[in-house]
Parts: sequence; C-alpha cells; structure tokens
Amino acid sequence: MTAQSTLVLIKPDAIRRGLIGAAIARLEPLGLEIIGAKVVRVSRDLAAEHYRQLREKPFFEQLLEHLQGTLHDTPYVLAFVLRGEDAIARVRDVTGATHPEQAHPTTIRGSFGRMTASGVMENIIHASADAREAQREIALWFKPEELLG
Ligand code: IDP
Ligand code: MG
Repeated sequence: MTAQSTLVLIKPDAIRRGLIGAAIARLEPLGLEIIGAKVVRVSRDLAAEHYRQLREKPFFEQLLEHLQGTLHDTPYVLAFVLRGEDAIARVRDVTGATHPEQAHPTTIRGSFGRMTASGVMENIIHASADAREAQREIALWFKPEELLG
C-alpha cells in the first residue's frame, strides 16, 4: 500500500472544550507525517462545500454553524493533512463512529464526543472517509504550496 494523505479538522467544540491536545494525543501514535497544519476561520461557503453531500439533511444548517464555530463561540478550526501508510482508514479508526454514543469508547469520538441537550452532535474531529473524499477535501482546505512535498 502506498502512502495516503487525509484531512483532519479539530472542530470548534473540541477547541472550546480544551480537547485539542487530547485529540492530537490519540492521533500522534499513528506515526503519520504532518504535511499541512493551519488555523482556519471557516466561511459559510467553505463549510457548505466541505459538507456538500449532506445539504439535504435536516441538520445541515446547524452543521454549518457548528463548523463555523458560531455554536461554540470559537470562530475557527485547526486543519491538518496527515500522510502515511493506510492513513485514511487508520485515522478513521482512531476517530470512531459519527455518533459519539455509537463510537467505540476508546476512540476520540467515543471518549470525548457528546450529543448536547439541544441536539448538537459534538464529535470533536472530522477525518476524510475515503481516498476520493480525502483528495477533494485536501484541495478544498489547502493550497498546494501550503503542503510539504
Ligand atoms: P463523519 O463525520 O463520521 O464522516 P458524516 O455522516 O459524513 O459523518 O456527517 C458529517 C458530520 O455531520 C458529522 O461529523 C456530524 O458533525 C454531523 N452529523 C452527522 N449526522 C448527524 C445527525 O444525525 N445530527 C446532527 N449532526 C450530524
Ligand atoms: Mg463524512
């Protein structure tokens, strides 16, 4: 298997709750190379493009607000591109299932995610689901010159 690159976003809920280090501590042992890293103030257009496959969902508007940080008074995310053998699946495994209550307890989402009483899914991080999504998302969030070759 050749090296893959994958996009990871530390979402505003994690930043607000002081969980940046906790999330990175779960990813770091994977031994992947960090080839891109930055802080991003997320526009509505960027959020909508990132989650475009979910635009018909009833929670889409809330999802855009979540990624933009308006729900957590934290108007930015941390974006990373991680590269290494089988990086996409390995990062997804450590991330855990989408719904925090369905995520295995040892995963990032299982350990730190929650559904709030008002129905916001605080699931801490985003990770690309497959090679096609990773390619699209990396191009959306990073310019080529922002990535190590
Ligand atoms: P993923 O993040 O595990 O790939 P997706 O199905 O691609 O899951 O959904 C993207 C994001 O949309 C989730 O990470 C979560 O923030 C949000 N989301 C997904 N399902 C729900 C839901 O049922 N209610 C509220 N938010 C949801
Ligand atoms: Mg997804």
